[in-house]
Amino acid sequence: MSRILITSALPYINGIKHLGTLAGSMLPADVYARFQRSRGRETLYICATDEHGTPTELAAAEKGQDPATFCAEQHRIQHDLGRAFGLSWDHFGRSSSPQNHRLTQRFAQTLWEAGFIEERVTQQVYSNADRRFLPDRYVIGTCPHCGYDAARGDQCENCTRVLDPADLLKPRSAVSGSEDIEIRGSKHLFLRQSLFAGKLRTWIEGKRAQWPHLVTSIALKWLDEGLQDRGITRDLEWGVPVNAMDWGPNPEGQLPDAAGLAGKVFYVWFDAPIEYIAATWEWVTSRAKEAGRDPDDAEWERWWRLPQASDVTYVEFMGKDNVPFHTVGFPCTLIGVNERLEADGAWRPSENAPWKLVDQLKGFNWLDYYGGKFSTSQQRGVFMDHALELLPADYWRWWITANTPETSDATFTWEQFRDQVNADLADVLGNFVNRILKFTESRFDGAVPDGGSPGPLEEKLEADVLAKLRELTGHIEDREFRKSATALRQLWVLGNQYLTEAAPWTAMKTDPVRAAVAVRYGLNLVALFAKVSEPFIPFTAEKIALAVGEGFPGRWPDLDGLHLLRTLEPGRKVAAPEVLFRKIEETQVADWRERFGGPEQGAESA
Ligand code: B3M
Ligand code: ZN
Repeated sequence: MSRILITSALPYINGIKHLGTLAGSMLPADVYARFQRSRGRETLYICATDEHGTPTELAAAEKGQDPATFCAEQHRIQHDLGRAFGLSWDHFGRSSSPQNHRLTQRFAQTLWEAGFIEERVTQQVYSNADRRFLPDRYVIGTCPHCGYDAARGDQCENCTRVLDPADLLKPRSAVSGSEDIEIRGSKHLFLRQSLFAGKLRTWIEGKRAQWPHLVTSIALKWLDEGLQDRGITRDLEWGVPVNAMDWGPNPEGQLPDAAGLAGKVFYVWFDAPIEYIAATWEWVTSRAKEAGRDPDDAEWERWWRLPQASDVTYVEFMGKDNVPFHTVGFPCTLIGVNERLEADGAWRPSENAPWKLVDQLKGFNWLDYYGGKFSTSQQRGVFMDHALELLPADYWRWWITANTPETSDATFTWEQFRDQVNADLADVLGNFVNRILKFTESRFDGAVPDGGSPGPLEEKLEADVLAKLRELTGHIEDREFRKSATALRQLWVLGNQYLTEAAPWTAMKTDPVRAAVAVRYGLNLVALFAKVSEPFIPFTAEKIALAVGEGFPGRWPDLDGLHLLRTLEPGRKVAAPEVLFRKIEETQVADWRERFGGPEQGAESA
């Protein structure tokens, strides 16, 4: 049985995330991780805050903090919010960790010595008004490809093409808006990505059948446009220092210009994906510390290096804007450290154990808010902290998963949120669990009833439930989250339909044995629902499991169908839980629309 390694795109440190970030990486990764664990697979779900770069420096300065203090505080906040949402990370690390410093520097050194890094003097945008270099997204201007007039220096949001600040037409500072900017020469390291185009194309073509079309099309479009070499260092203070002092010669015998590179840091997109590996190392370090022993590199390398990791299936989750960096940028790093480019131009495998590349890459479209963007500055949309002030995590988890932006963008509206939560969670699941348990309490002394034999209704139920369960399992295994939520809802509906048809409350008067059978099957459905709902709504699933005396979290049911609805032994004590879901009222919707913005503003900013 394979081990499952899961990473979700690393949330950037500069503020609390909105529902779109949850929808497009962290939550589906969590659903998948919980599912895989309950299937009994050894699973590791890794995430971290992405902490380097200009936005951090600016956000920290705005708060009057140094970047290190700012990041430590924001990391704690994001960690606590993620946990409150039930995100079951095995480790939530930090890209500023000593482990990531070590690995990033080591990877860069290896790439240099393997011949894949080149030094170049680049022309950098310097803002006289802000008295700093303005890398990447802090230079804005007109996209040379599509003409969008607010394109950022790292990527055009409109046509998704990756840019260099110097490509922009009519550039200006995003910090001050000043056009008093000039170009200054500065020495930098470039990863020679253009050399990898052929290898990457073969690799991505080979994934067509497994990766969503969205992902391969973005990746191939990038290659079709011609892969550019990429600057991997920046003129910033906050980041992983380049520190090229002790690097050896490249295959052509050249040493890096350590003095010229002094004081620079690696580009945030170079070190951030490496943090997936470094965070695994952090996880091993902290577990060793807790156990009072020394960390062992073999423990994290077994997830990331071949051959030990050959039984690992590595699955990445991310929004579509992150796809290029994961299908091209990070793979170049990993392929590069696995190889060596000889002076004669030949590639040879390196002597080191190779690093593992991604196996399954799930990319998402956007979740937006009333057809417009979530916006911190305009206070539009729901962010993770506010969401939990309004309602428990499971309401959000359910709606988001059921509306995962998979085949197209999706939009959040309070009206649709209310309708769906009220219908699925309150009317279907909550009502079912409550109905059967209350009845068991009042008519069967709160114990699983004995006696009677299943009839045609139960046989049909078992067959229907098994078919739906297989469907649900297949969809989660395929990382089809919308379809999974639909199948789960249909499973809950089967429970309600069964109870309505079997009607134990009526049977009780004429045929108590028949009523006992129906109640026993109903309670077994409750136990089953707790198990299969856990990946989606873990907090409620736990309450449901406890109500019927089950352990939590349970094992995903076997798909052979035997004993699917015969797991609770007669006589077992059960008890109705507190109300599982309260319906969302129209007055609440009106309040929230007012507070967070509604359709009118959505239309304006869309
Ligand atoms: N931090 C997501 C973003 O801010 C980015 C993901 C990094 S994954 C290595 O767009
Ligand atoms: Zn563009």
